[in-house]
Amino acid sequence: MIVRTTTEITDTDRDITSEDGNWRSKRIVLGGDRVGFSFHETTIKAGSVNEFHYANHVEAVWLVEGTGKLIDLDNNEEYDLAPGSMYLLNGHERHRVEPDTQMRMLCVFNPPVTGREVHDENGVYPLVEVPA
Ligand code: 9YT
Repeated sequence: MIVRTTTEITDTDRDITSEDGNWRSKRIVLGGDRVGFSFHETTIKAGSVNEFHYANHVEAVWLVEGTGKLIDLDNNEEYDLAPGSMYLLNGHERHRVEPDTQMRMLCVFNPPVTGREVHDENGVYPLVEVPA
């Protein structure tokens, strides 16, 4: 069994801030834990505009704090997000997240993020294999 707290992760290499400073993600479970998914707590700044595209991953996001908009850029759909909203990117959709107030979200990735990923110019994470 693994037991962790976000306090232990804060300001370590599992605590990632985006280059533009708009979001911060504490990676609570990573590929190295070898459970088939990664689990992140992401906070996104009020008033920011954030485009994401996970071409190689499925992601579920559950919003626990804040409100804002989610735009599905592949299908031209717009959704209001509030605490309790969940979105599942089961089609690798390009999407935009626009928080009205700071959002805190719990995110699950399959396959897991290993922790080494940086977004490329398209905001895509490469598929990084966990060495056997
Ligand atoms: C909201 C969202 O897509 N969060 C994903 C996790 C975060 N971008 C990270 O840990 O890299």
